[in-house]
Amino acid sequence: MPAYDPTNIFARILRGEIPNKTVLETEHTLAFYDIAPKAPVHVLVIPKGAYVTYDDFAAHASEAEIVDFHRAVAHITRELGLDMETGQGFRAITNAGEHGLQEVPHFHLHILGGHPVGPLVA
Ligand code: DGP
Repeated sequence: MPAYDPTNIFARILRGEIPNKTVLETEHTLAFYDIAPKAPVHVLVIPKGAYVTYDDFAAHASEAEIVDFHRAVAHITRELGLDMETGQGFRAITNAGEHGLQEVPHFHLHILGGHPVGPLVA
């Protein structure tokens, strides 16, 4: 696992050095709108802790951080009308490392919705 780079853009957002359009903030999690949306709704969900990728987060975060993160995802999809009770669904993806084409080396989950997404390609 590469060392966490505290100068990455999401670390700077977490430190309040760069503004963001916040969707939800909890004790361990921040969610905000993507600056270059790929769908009518495009939200990024990030842990406040310093984790590079999803597997880093899954392996090393505390249970409280992991539960908080996933509850935040459920809250956001419900609030934005994407969940399966009130909406028409969404795609959640995370890019990791070079093969995953990850640009920002702070773990983040993309939530994409508001229209039918295309087929998943690799
Ligand atoms: P990824 O390729 O999975 O690392 O996606 C990084 C995403 O982060 C990409 O969709 C664009 C978004 N992004 C990059 N810089 C900023 C920023 O300064 N603010 C916000 N809100 N999003 C950003």
